[in-house]
Formats: sequence, structure tokens, C-alpha cells
Amino acid sequence: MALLILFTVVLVVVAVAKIMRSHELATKLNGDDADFVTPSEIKTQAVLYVVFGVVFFALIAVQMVVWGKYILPSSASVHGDEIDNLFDITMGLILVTFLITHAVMFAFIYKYFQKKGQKAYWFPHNNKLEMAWTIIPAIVLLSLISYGLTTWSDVMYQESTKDSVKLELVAEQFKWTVRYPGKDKQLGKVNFSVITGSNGLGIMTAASVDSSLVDTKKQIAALEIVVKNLDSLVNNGWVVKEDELADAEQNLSAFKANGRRLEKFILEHKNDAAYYKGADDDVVVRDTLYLAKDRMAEFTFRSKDVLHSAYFPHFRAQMNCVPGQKTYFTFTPKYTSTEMVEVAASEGKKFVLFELVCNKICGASHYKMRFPIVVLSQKEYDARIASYKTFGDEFAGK
Ligand SMILES: [Cu+2]
Repeated sequence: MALLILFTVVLVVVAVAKIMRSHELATKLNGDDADFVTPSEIKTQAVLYVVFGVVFFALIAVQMVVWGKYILPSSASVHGDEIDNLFDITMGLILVTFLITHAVMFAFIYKYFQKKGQKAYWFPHNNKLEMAWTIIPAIVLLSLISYGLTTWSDVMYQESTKDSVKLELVAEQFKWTVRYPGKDKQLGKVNFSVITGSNGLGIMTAASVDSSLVDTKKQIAALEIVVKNLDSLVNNGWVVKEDELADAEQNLSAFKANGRRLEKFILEHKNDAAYYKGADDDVVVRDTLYLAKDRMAEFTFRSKDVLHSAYFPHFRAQMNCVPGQKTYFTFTPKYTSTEMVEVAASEGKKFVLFELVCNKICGASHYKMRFPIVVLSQKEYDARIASYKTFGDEFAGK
């Protein structure tokens, strides 16, 4: 179908070109100058510009009315209203400027089209005009920027409240994992050294550190055999195995370094219960991000591999997830998921589900990094989180 349309367009363009060419040839045959534009042609062009301008404005209006329902419903977070305000003001200014300049452009094309005896006015320079079009936009832009900066600092530097929830969102190719603090309301420590298949976030409990060391030792033993075998192959002239040997040796030294780190760690924090505080009762949730209405959520973001970005469109929030460092963002949901359906409906929009999406092209399956968000009342939220196993229990296989 698309090919057919393309073919038709090409044919139409060719036909128009041919018609113009034959018109030109016919004029030449009549002995007229084909390049001479007649006054009536100029007027037709001027009128056509006005018609184009009107159609152009009408189409813009139609788009705004017909497609307006597809833009996001009003903000579901407290700070989001401020961002929407900023956006509306900026958009309003742009729209007004756009409409005025374009209306003037089309009107002037019509007003000043070439007429008999009319002479162009020579207008090389005007200081007042230069000042006006420099100072007015400067003032407008400066006000917008300072308003933007104030909004930014209001949004970014929010005082934490007494009942705020500190939670962690971990991004990796290609999924999200959430960690809640559990009963003690504090998140336990994490460390990349203890990341294993059953502890994807690297949560540090006495048990997970010990088992990580056991795991690492097993890996070392296995790799030592691989290296030994490859080494003897290379020594017997198998040149093709050299790269494989180098890789295996590199892996082995990385696992050995991890083993030393873990041993040092266990030695330092033996009998140090306070060090592991907060980790055992953490709750790891892999399918949904639960939030409580009117309760501040203080996010810490991490990435396990590449740059990701946690984008919460309904809450007007976004923060990069950077490998090797932590980033933060805080927002307070102001509607539960059920309430949001009504809020959107009252604005003529459809709302199904709050969503967290990755907003950085992070790899081939980037599009899969969508994560549902459910905002519950405080009571429902507490019950929901309590229904999950704690990390300690999960790790112990309980
Ligand atoms: Cu991503």
C-alpha cells in the first residue's frame, strides 16, 4: 500500500513537471517571454498565500482539538502541577508569538504584492526597532529561565517528610527491580561484590555475603581448571586457543579479586550486626512499583549496566540511572490509580495505568523496559508490601 502511494506521488510529480514544461514550450512558440510573470499571476500567488495561511491555521486548530485528548492527563504528583504551569506558560508564549508572526507574514504577502507603479521602500536600519526586538525577547527569555530555575530547585530539593518512603529502583538490560525498606523503614546496604543469581541487587546480609564467597570460590576452582586445560593446549601448539586463554585468565583474576574483597569484608564486619542492619527485612519486588497516595516517595536509582532513565510521565518525573553511581528523585503521588481514572475522564482523557518507562535507548530490547505503577491508599499499600517475602526469607529459601 505504502509503495503504491509512493508510486502515485512520483507519477503526479512527473505529470506536473511535464505539464509545466509543455506550457513553457507553448509560450515560446507564441513568441512570448516564458520568464515574464504577469500582474494577474502575481495577484493569484498572493491570494493563494492567504488561502494557504487560513488552511494552515485551521489545521493547527483541528489538531489541537481532535488530538488534545491524547496528551497526558493533569499531573498525578504534587510537584507536577508546578512543572505543568511552567510548560503551559512557555507553550502559551510560543503559541501567541507563532500566531502573530505567521498571521503578519501571510497578511503582508497579500498587502504588499507587486502592483503597477509601486516602488519598494528602502529601509536599511532602525535603531529603535533593533533595540525592541533584542530587549523584549531577552526579558521574556530571562523571566522564563528564572521561573524555570526556581521550579527546578523546588522540585529537586524537597525536604523529606516524617512518613516518607525511601525506596530503590534498579535498572538493568532490560528490566526494573524495586526494593522497599521493610518494617524498619531503612534500606540495607548493597555492594556489587555480592551480586549473584539469587541476589541480583547485591543486598548485603551476613548470609548473602557468606554465600557469595562460597559462590566465588566455586567459580575460581572451575576457572582454574579451564585455564589449566587451555594453557596446556596452547603449550602444545594450539595457537587458536590463545585468545580464549587470555579471556579465562582475566576472568579468573577478577573472581580472585572479588574473593579477596569478600574475605576482607567478612573479617572486618564479623559480629558487627549493626553493619547489616536494615537489609534482612528489605522487600524486593520485580513486577510492579507500588506507591502510597499522599506519601512522599524518595527514590534512589541505580543501574547495573548502561545508562537508563526512569521516566514517570504521569508524575512529571524523570531521572537518569547511571552505572557506578546513585541518583535521586522525590515525588508525592496525589491520586490513587482508581482516582486517576476519574480525574482523566473529567478531562475527556483515557487513563488505564500509571507507568514507568526507560527513556534512554539502552540496547536492543529497550522498548521492553516498561513497568506498571500502582498507587494505593496508605492502608492498602502497607498490606500489599507486607504480603511479599522479605529478602532475608527469600534468600534463605523460606
Ligand atoms: Cu533502559
